[in-house]
Amino acid sequence: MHHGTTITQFIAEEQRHIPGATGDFTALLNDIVTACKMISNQVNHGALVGALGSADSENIQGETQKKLDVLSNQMFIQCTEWSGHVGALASEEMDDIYDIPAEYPRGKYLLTFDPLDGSSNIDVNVSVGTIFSILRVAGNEKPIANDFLQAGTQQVAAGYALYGPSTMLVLTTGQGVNGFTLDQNIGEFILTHPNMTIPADTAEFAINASNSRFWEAPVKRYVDECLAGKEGPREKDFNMRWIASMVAEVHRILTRGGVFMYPMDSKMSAKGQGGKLRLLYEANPMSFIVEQAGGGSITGAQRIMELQPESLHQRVPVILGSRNEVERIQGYHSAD
Ligand code: AHM
Ligand code: MG
Repeated sequence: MHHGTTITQFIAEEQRHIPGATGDFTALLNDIVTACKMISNQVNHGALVGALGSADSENIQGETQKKLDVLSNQMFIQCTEWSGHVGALASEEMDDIYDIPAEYPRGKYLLTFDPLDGSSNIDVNVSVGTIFSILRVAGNEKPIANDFLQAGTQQVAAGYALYGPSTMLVLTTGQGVNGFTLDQNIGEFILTHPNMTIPADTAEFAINASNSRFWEAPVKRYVDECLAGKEGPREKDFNMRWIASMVAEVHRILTRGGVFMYPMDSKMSAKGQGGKLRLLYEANPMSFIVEQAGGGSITGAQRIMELQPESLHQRVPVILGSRNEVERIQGYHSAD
């Protein structure tokens, strides 16, 4: 039986058309795919392998790490450090960049990742995911943290793995967005969602409403208008979702449209925090995917991918999804 296109075949065929492609990028993506399969396996087995619960540690943002956060981070490193394709790694779970050990050659790509996003969902058996972004090494042969501070527009590729009812991997190399489903029997991701696009209009939004009293005015206005439904200025009823797992949220939007918001709020600004989500390994890769699928992604007034990053773990507000809604929200910000 012909089983459809595997992700390996898909990437190789896509890269074949790129002048000067050496196969390094294809090999790196394959290693990332392996890491995602390993993480998927751990997530699937959950309590059976003692993978749930907290590790006795905190990450740089002072958040308690889950055992699976730590384990997934190790798997990502293990799968990618040896190949000679990566110059350095940066992750949500590591304070500083990870330099490639001396026994391995350094490569021409930088890899940033959030190995297990949405980890508050692990113990309750709700979808989590992995997010990654690939940049080029620019300048330093031995990369330093500053080399990672590239605008999202510089990304070579970005993707996420979603560990849900089925495990999926969604990928962009700047030529549209494609989705693959893991066939557990053969251990391969198969192309199941070619050319994913986000409908420009929607009647669904996602936001953590428990923060509503802290939201900035334009977001409050937008949500109020959605809640007013048919009787309000939007003249239609809206539906709401909040999974607290950005990967699952973005995946829903890629599938049926919608808007996802983790906006700036007064609680964060009081703490001197620029937002909730991290620019380099959450906001930028998701923005690249969403824009490649025809959607929009902004901080409020600005396009996220044009931000000049200032630090490795920088946080930004995120508003992304169906183009017309995102443009409307951006308009509310400039009117503000
Ligand atoms: P994490 O990287 O520590 O898992 O945090 C990121 C997650 C996102 O996936 C999700 O959108 C958000 O945090 C949920 O936040 P909240 O718990 O405030 O609703
Ligand atoms: Mg995260």
